[in-house]
Formats: sequence, C-alpha cells, structure tokens
Amino acid sequence: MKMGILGFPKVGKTTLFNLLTSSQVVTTKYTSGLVEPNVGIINVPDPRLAKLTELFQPKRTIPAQIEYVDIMGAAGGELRKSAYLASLRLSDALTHVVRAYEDKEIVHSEGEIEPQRDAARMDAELILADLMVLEGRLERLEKDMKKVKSKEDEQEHALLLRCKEALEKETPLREVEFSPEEEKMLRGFGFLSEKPLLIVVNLGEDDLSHYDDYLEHFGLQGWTGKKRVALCPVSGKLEMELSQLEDEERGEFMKEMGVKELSTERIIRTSYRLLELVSFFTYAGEEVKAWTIKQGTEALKAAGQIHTDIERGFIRAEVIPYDELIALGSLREARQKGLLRLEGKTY
Ligand SMILES: Nc1nc2c(ncn2[C@@H]2O[C@H](COP(=O)(O)OP(=O)(O)O)[C@@H](O)[C@H]2O)c(=O)[nH]1
Ligand SMILES: [Mg+2]
Repeated sequence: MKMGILGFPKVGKTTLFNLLTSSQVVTTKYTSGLVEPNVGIINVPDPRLAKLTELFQPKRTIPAQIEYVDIMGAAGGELRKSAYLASLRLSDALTHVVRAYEDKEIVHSEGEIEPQRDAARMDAELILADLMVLEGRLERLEKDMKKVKSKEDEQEHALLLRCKEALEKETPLREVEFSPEEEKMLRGFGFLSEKPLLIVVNLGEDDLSHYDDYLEHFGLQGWTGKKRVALCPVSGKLEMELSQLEDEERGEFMKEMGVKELSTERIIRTSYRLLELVSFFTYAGEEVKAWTIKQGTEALKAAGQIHTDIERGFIRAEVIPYDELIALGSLREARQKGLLRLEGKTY
C-alpha cells in the first residue's frame, strides 16, 4: 500500500514524513533545493502480531507495511506538473497535510493560517488536475469513435462524461458511486480526486489543548461527513522531535508536556480504515506474517496474494478468529476441540 503526501509549501509534509517513517530528512523554513521525493517504508503496528509471535515462536515475524512518499513542492500549480502527478497517481490514497501551526517567520503561500480554506483549495486542485486528464482522453476517444464504432469506446465515453459532469460541479470523484467494472475502467487514469483522502491537520506546539476540539476550533467539521475522507490531528514538529529521542527520554518529555501518545499509530490506523483494509495472518515455514487485503476479499484471492500457486491449488482453508485462538492458547488445542472451521473459495 502506498500513501502519497501532498500539501502547500512549508506546511509540514517532510516533518510528518520523518515522524511516520523515523527518518531524519532536513526540514527547512526556506525553499530547499531537493527534488527527489522522499520514500520511506513503515511497519504497521499491530498488537496481535506480537501475541501470535508469542504463541508460535517463529524464527521471523513480518508485519504489514505501508510506503510513504513525500513529494517535494507538490502543491498549487505545481501539482499539475507531470513529475509530481506521476508519483501521486500511483498512490492508493493521499495524505494532505494542512497547516494549522502559527509561525511568523514561516510565510504561508496561501495567506493567513486557515486549514479549512487550504483543504478546499487542494480539493479544487485535484479536481482541476483530473479534468485536464479527462478532457485529453475524451478528445482522443471522440476522434476514434468517428472512425470506428466500438462498444468499449462507447462505454468508456459515457463513463468519462459522467465523471466530467461531477468534476465540473466541483464534486471529487471519491464521492461518486461507481460499479466495480467502472472502477476497473477508471483505474488506469489514476484520478487524484478519486483516491481516499486523509487530511492531517498540523497543530502547533501551542495548540496542544486543541487536540480534542481541533475540528471545531479550525472550522473543519464540514469535512467529517464526507465520503472516503478522514481527518487526524498531529503536532508535527514537536512529535517529530519526540520521535527522535531515546525511549526513556521520550517518555519523560511526553509526560512533562502533556502529550499522551504520538500520532503515528493513530494515523496508520485511520489510513487502514480509510482504505477499507484488513489484515490476515499466516504461520508457515517458521514465519508469522501479516498480510493486507481489502475488506471483503474472498479467501481464494487472499491466498493468491501469498502465492499464485496457492490460489491455483486452493481447496479450502482452516480458519479461526484471532480472539478464539488466543483464548485457547494453541492451534493444537483448537484442532482437538474441533474449533478450526473449514471455509471454501468464496469465504
Ligand atoms: N512551529 C512549528 N513549525 C513547524 C511545524 N511543522 C513544520 N514546521 C516548520 O515548518 C518548516 C517547513 O517544514 P517542512 O516539513 O519542511 O514542510 P514541507 O515544505 O511541507 O515539507 C520547517 O521549518 C518546520 O520546522 C509545527 O508543527 N510547528
Ligand atoms: Mg518537504
């Protein structure tokens, strides 16, 4: 799974990237000369994995992973430049960092500090970028359709017109209902406004008291009910600095400053929920491993993610809910009690 981080300049994108991936990329008050995107992989924290490791005593434990890409200058007019777009289009979801922190020394490209305005403005950018791609495709498609008639072209044409209608009304595609076949047709375009969106609100160190009421405080309530959008507060700079301390020192500082937990886990959990992802676990060959699949994926497809041979040769799976297994204490116990269920391909 791949998350693209975007936002206006100096809002704290690289700060968030460092916090999430325990990296130490330089963040600056001024325009920096870096052009390469920062890429980092994080392990998805999951307490169940630790329990399963205890239970099976494997040689290796392999957590699920998320890749974060911090794209330099990916904002405003910049967003429509192809290099930035290519990277964002490949993401499964977007993380939009909006600035809520005050700092007189750091000029905000959009003016006053108004997270609500920035969230809306970025959505407009995503919509515009999609419209450009869509219009290019429609033009070519219409030319082709004049030459030869084909059912596929007609279907695609109708679908793209529907998308265009939504975008022209400033409705992002993530709010439009598509059938699975339509989704498949759209996949290749990598439309940005179709991707699930996590809005990370970067609060200043002075705003810690607004951790719980940040939505009201910054006028972001309107975003909570939107389809396939989630929000998370973070105090970027402070948390990044805390994340770079040794465990013991960090604990002390956090207590002193009244920080209950770092946002990392919450952001990952929220991303998971937003993408409608779930984990399943396997134990084989001395290895306990967490896998990431879409909610509702059938057992056969899940098996295919492990190996295509397993998908091909799949007959049935032995299944036990995590809580039951932990309560019983071992797979052998579960088998003896007949609590391992057999499930077929469509489970
Ligand atoms: N006071 C304060 N400064 C921040 C915060 N987050 C980022 N900054 C500062 O804003 C500047 C730009 O941050 P950076 O992460 O490089 O922003 P980017 O351009 O969006 O990648 C740096 O000087 C950061 O230290 C924050 O939460 N509080
Ligand atoms: Mg940056």
